Amino acid sequence: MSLSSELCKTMYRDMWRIRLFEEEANRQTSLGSVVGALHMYCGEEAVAVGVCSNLRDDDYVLGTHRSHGHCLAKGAESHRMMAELFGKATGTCAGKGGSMHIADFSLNMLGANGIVGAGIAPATGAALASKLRGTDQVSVCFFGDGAAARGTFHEGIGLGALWKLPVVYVCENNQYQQWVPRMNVAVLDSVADMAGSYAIPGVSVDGQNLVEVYEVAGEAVERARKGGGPTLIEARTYRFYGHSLGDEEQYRPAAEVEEWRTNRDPITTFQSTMMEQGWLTEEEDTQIQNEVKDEITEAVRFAEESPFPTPDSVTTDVLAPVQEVA
Ligand SMILES: Cc1ncc(C[n+]2csc(CCOP(=O)(O)OP(=O)(O)O)c2C)c(N)n1
Ligand SMILES: [Mg+2]
Repeated sequence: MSLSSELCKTMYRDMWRIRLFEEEANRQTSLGSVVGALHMYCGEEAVAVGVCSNLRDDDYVLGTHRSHGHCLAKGAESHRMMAELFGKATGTCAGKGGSMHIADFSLNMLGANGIVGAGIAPATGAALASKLRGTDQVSVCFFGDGAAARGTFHEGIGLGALWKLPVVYVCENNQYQQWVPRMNVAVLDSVADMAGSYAIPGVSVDGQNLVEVYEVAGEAVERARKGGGPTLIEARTYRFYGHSLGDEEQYRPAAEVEEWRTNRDPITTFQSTMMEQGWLTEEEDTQIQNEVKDEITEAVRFAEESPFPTPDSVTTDVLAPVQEVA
């Protein structure tokens, strides 16, 4: 394995940042502090972190309705994200995006999206813009297995492949589409197999294995950056919570959930790997987890103390400024 222990520690910390941020956001939703619905990413952390750790600051990311992890992994500050969930003016979208439309344009994280599959076309468009401008920026689009059944998937990948655009399509196959098991509605078991229709590489990875995701994504990002065109990655993963808060989860067996939580947790799996390799001591582990806990406590304090947007700002930050055409 070619990873440095420093990078591994950073990625390990980032997975904890996502886990603890979300568990706290979940709690805050129950308390009534978070405005709107909340879709938990817990269990899927290795996908966002493994992919985004290969990206530069100026690369683009588009997400899903389940995108806290994508935003944090792209470098967003947890206190501004928590403020966004609280609908506060100090949030990454000035309090007007919330959980499902969270974005941070300063990091080229172009947004979560409440419409399933709606990030695929803009990610392809951002890649086209990079190509036309002659930059070597790469776009990454995260989407669910449900989104892979939508027209936008085929339209986006079709154009990305035809024009050899610098884009990496990352399907987070968590095996459920809201309350529907994927195999009730899908013909192919692997989403990666659909890449053949567009003559691009398709790779299926264990989404619970951070190192595997990091390495496969690294090859795909490099291919895109060097002009080799798109890759479709399927990361096989699982969400540890229901589809959104209040989901009674009558469609998946409790034993299955328990099995993934106990034996397929990407954080504890990577923790064991690091300890076996001698990259992480118990003291360092405790320190990392305590620092992340403090970070999230501070994020909540910041969100609570921040002001709501004022009524006179209702039309700002919503639409792009109108530009006069000569
Ligand atoms: C176009 C569209 N159809 C339906 C919905 C309702 N909906 C929200 S999330 C979801 C399931 C999406 O499944 P998947 O893409 O696998 O993502 P996951 O929730 O598993 O991360 C559905 C059907 C929607 N938001 N947009
Ligand atoms: Mg799914």
